[in-house]
Amino acid sequence: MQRTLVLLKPDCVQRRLMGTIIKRFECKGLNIVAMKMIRVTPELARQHYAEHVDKPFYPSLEDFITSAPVVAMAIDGLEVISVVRDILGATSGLKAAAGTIRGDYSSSRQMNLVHASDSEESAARELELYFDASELCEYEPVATAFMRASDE
Ligand code: FUP
Repeated sequence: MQRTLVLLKPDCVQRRLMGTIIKRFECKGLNIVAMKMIRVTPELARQHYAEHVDKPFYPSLEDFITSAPVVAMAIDGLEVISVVRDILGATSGLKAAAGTIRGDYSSSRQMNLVHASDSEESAARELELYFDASELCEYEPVATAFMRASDE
């Protein structure tokens, strides 16, 4: 079992796509164990995008991610880090395959609706940036028995 950090970005909130996108994670059988709306500060943006801070596109990226609220979620599931990245699709909406969230709803590299951690190390770092341990609400979904076999 893994946990990943997912952010519904400002374009997702402003375009009224939050429910549509949360539904995709629920329909997949993933388990949302924390969720909150926050405004990303420039300081948090610099921490989140630490690997990109010195790149030419960073100022524009910071302006965007701080421009409206985001919804942060912690999501649990088997192999959830790669499963969620596959549900999102390639970084640019112009390259993302049809059927993925970005492929279906984004035509932009920057305004690509959703962020998700790309490795176990990133997930651990990013979950700590957005959530205190007290905000994580683990529970056993009653539907698990009908989602996968007991040995999966
Ligand atoms: P991803 O892992 O898919 O979120 O993508 P990256 O870590 O490569 O990029 C982080 C964010 O920077 C992406 F949401 C898109 C944005 N970005 C730009 O705005 N311009 C670029 O040239 C590259 C990335």
